[in-house]
Amino acid sequence: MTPSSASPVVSRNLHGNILVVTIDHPSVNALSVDVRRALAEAIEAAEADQAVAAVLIVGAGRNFIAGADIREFGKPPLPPLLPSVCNRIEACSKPVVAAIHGAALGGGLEVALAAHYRLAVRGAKLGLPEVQLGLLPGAGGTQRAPRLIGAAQALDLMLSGRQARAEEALSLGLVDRIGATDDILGEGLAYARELLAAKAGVRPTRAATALADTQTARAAIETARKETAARTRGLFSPLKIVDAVEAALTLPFDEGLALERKLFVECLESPQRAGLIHAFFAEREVAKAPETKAATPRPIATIGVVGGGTMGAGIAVAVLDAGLPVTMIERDDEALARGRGHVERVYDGLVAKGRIKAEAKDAALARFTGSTSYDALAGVDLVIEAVFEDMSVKKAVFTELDRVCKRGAILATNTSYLDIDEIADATSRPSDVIGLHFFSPANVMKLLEIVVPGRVSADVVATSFELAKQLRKVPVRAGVCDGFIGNRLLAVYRTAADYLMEDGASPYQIDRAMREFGYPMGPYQVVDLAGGDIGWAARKRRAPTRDPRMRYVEIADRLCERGWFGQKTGRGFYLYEQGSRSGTPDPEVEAIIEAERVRVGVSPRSFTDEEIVRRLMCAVINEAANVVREGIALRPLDVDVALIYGYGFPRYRGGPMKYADMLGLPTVLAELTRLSQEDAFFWRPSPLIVELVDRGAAFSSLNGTAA
Ligand code: T1G
Ligand code: NAD
Repeated sequence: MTPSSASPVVSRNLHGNILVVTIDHPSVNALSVDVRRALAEAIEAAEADQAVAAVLIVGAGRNFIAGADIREFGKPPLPPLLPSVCNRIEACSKPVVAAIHGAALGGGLEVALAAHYRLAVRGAKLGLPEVQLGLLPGAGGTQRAPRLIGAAQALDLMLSGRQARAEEALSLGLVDRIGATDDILGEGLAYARELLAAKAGVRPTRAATALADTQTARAAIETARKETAARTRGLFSPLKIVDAVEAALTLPFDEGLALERKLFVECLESPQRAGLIHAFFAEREVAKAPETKAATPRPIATIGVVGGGTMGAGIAVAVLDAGLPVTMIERDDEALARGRGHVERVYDGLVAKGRIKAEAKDAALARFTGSTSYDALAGVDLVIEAVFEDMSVKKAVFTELDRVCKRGAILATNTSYLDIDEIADATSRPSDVIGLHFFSPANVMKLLEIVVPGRVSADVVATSFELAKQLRKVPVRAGVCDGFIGNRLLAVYRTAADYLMEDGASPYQIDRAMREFGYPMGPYQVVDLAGGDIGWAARKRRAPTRDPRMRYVEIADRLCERGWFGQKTGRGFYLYEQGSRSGTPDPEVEAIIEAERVRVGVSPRSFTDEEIVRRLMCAVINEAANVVREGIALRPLDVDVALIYGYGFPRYRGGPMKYADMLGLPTVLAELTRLSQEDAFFWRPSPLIVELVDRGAAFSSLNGTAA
């Protein structure tokens, strides 16, 4: 091996007559401007060097190339741009082989597609996930992939953003060969030598013929266009992807490439790109809480769950899905059987849908133990309590856990609203008590609020973040207050919606406006799904301490008084035909609303959808600013991630704080000031927003390096 020359991020070494170009840009070999420049130079060097007969491109570390450097988006693009680097690779007069291990995603796969031959080793992940960033493959992927694997397969990869493993990539034709070992350099060199020995020569992908059957390709494109138009509620880039792939069928390669570039730039300029890229980095930053840097997690190998109801059973499934044993405690055998039954039903459903095999279900249930005796928890490393949302019940449970659990065990509560410091008081070990707030269904919802009470030790917090990783949850650190981050903002969101409803908007218009804004459901559909009784109990609990200056709308109480709790009772704000989960507007509810308006003396007025969205978003943004100011959330990005992963906030808007920055805080403050003339108490602007506007700063200025 003869080192020929090197840049800090790309090295070139001659192995016999094969020039090995290694990309070494930790931690994922992103295609930053330095990497692009050095890659282009490496091809020029290979061309000029008589000793070089072929080029082998490999990645150092755990990945081949994870794509363009996402941090460069939104900044002025620096040459060479990736499309021209890929064209240069493809135009090389000597065979270029890409040897793929780990991730070959986005621009990374496009580099491999520009090469003449591709080898992958087991465990490799190939994909074009640009749609998840509000983009499309912008370095030839929309033109080369369809020519190589066909329109349908290429569209599937680009519109889903999913990753194909090495075996599937081979069957798709994305790669030519799977290496026998995971020695990526060895496998790559052997393949390149074999190609040279076979005088294989260059093989530009632009000449591949998987689009030859134009009829099939056209049909695939039309199908994708219809399905995409129906499915992608509000998303900008998916239909651009279809347009670009259509160009691969209808235009010569270079014209198709030019159209791809035009469409790519349109996506780049869309606010959705900014929102989705913010979400990409934010969901990685939230896992870096101060305690995770300061303390070492305790080992968690066994877990107990107290309460086998809606949440306890879901949490048990999440633990079993992570491969850990779980011991469920219930009050009595009947309740325990109900809890176990709930867990079994989840797995039966997965088997029935073919998502898991029956053996996997049996293996999971083999790790499930149930008991009505707390002594069964004596040896577990962590307990998650999910019993009734009642302080005295919870305190009794924690007193029992304090008696039976070993020293060093972590005692966690799944309470939605209650004061965790007060719960910790019921034990002799408050430093081991923490809040782990899951969301229903707990085995599905990704968000886990890690609620940090005053006396918990740092290693307990660090352990909770580690557990989130084991359970494949997105952790958000939250301080103790009524509703922590998510439910506190949900309460304000609901209150603002109730004010609109009493002032003249119908709950059905409000729901439609929020669905148009990008939420999967409007606030009243969510109430009916979760159960109106839960909110009713919370309102009753808060009533004694409600600030008298706070306007209170009683419409929802009127429905609950009638037992109309939503889907679980067949009617709530909507009517639900037998067992249906989609409701229809209920004229009786509108009559109750009208009666309440008369009772409180409100003369109703109409609201536009745009004004409904503006008010609800201003309410959430304003309270979120208070949550950050009080330190309940570490940074604005923590609020964004919590609402995206736990409350259906449209990801492409980046979360409420990112959305506020895109609106401009002066605009938000002006709207709050205008609304505060209507209700000075509810709409009083957060001092944080006033302060940021004063100094011309945005919420992102509080996100640290992850702005
Ligand atoms: N650019 C910049 N930074 C990146 C990055 C990227 N493409 N990918 C990851 N990082 C950072 C990440 O923020 C984290 O930083 C660290 O690397 C480790 O990541 C022209 C337009 C590759 C599967 O969408 O899916 O190419 O927190 O924690 O779990 O057509 O990262 O340590 O400071 O996620 O092992 C398309 C994105 C780009 C792939 C590894 N590519 N990355 O997962 O580590 S657009 C993607 C991933 C594009 C072209 C277009 C994953 C991974 P920090 P990590 P991981
Ligand atoms: P649930 O009523 O469905 O289940 C509670 C279970 O706790 C019941 O099965 C009951 O038998 C059991 N239980 C009560 N006292 C017990 C005791 N002393 N020992 C053992 N088991 C006992 O309630 P849920 O909806 O699962 O809520 C549980 C907790 O999770 C509450 O604190 C709630 O606020 C919180 N939470 C609920 C949701 C949700 O959407 N339902 C979401 C997040 C958090």
